[in-house]
Amino acid sequence: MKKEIIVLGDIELGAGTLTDDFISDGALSSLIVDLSKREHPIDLVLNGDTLDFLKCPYIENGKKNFPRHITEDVSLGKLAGIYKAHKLVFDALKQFCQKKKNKIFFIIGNHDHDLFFKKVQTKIKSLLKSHSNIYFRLQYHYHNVYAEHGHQLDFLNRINPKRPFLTYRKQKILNIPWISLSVVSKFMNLKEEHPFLERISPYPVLFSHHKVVLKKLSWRSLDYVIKSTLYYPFRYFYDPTYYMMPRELFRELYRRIKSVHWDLDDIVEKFKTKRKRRKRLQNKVHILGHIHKKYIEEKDGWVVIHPDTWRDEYILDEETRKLTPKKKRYVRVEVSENDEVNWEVVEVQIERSLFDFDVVIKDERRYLKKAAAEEGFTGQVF
Ligand SMILES: [Mn+2]
Repeated sequence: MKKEIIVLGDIELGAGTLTDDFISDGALSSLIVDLSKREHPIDLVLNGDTLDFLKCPYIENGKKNFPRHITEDVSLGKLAGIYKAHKLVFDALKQFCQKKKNKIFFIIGNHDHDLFFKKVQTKIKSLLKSHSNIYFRLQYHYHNVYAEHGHQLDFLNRINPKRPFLTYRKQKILNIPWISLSVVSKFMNLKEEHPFLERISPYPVLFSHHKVVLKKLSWRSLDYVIKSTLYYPFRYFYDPTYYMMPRELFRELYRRIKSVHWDLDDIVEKFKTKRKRRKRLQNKVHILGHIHKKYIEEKDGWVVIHPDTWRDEYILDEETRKLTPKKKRYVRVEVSENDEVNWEVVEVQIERSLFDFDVVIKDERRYLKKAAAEEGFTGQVF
């Protein structure tokens, strides 16, 4: 074998707080340690949202907050918290990249735009004790294997890659999408109030059993959309993070709030039409993330794969009202000496029990702890 390519996405490592949904440190680090023992070269592609900077609080003078103005120092502070909570994963990555034949690609997603900051990149390289085989970029491409996070195909979450920063009060800050700004400034306390609920899908089933949260979410969104249109751009005239919302965005948000449509766009369809337009569907294997769903479509010699998230997530069964933990998967691609490509989706075995939805909603924190204990995660700080 010439090379092995391992792709997994939406890991979303946080700082062990109520807004950190990653607990599979044991399973992930043993996978990476196992990879680091192999003889052939390996490209480990972390396909976006690897680090959940977006939902990670920033601690300033002992006070926790979610700043809209994300400077390099804010991102570095968040990174320190993430490292502390998930040191096991960082240690495994460190072991993996000590061999120069191996490479780590941090594909940038909408939760980790902070990776655009040079100092954040340097810090990660020094935490992993390697400076030559760690890469930060929006896409991965090797022969006919292609990976990207997918938020660039999602109308609400896309960014302008040519303009990753803004200037505010003479400081360089991250130019994150409007929806991310609203998440950090309006919805993090709702997430803290209901830290387990956001791990449950499908949303229509969840909301049909939990109308209170739906009401809170809808009102808060509507209130924010209205203020963002009529008030904030004037109140904070000189603040570039409170720009006037483009009319199409307003229309889209209004439509989604009204129809309770909080799922992400179907990016596979967009991906296919975009690719066709550019006549570039000659890549054989395409891997996307962003949407936390398992999806495989194979046709005419090409395949599009969503391996799903590594966050702790559950499927709610409408009949039994049981919560089943989602399986963790990665894509494994073998590139042979004559550049032939073979792929498979590998499921990782983790022993978990089913939870009762009605019991979980009575004490969400308790079940966050129970889930973490089942996976042997000890980094929780609440
Ligand atoms: Mn994403």
